[in-house]
Amino acid sequence: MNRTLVICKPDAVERGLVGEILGRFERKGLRLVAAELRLIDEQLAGRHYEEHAGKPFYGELVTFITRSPSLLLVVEGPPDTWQMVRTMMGATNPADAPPGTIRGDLGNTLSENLVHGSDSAESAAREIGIFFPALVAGGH
Ligand code: 3AN
Repeated sequence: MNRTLVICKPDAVERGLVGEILGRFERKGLRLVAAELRLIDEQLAGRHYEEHAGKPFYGELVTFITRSPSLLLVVEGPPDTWQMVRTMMGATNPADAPPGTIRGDLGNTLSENLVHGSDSAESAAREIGIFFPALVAGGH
């Protein structure tokens, strides 16, 4: 799997940072396969975050991700592009993300950490299927 799903979350759109974030992936040489500004509804959020259902922060997570539109992206690059994107994002908690990463440079809050990136090849395939089913069914 050389494609991965990236979500520029509501805080990134609200703060006007999607150009900065997308630009980093473009400058890295990753190719944009799909992009859509979309309000993630509760049903989609539930599918996307099913692994977190029942955790103490789940309610806050869904409230946040459904608050305003997100920029949904599929990017493509070398094998294990999901890993390259995760490295560029930095740790989940921006306090632990080093300078040079998206969260390290632009974020300061765990619950509003700007971006999501698939965390494995399997997650990338699953998540692209959730948000861009036509890509999976049609091949391109
Ligand atoms: P990542 O986004 O780095 O893959 P996950 O999948 O572990 O991190 O968590 C999904 C999202 O849930 C995170 N981006 C973060 O916004 C939120 N989150 C994770 N852990 C916590 C926590 N302990 N408290 C509040 N929010 C959290």
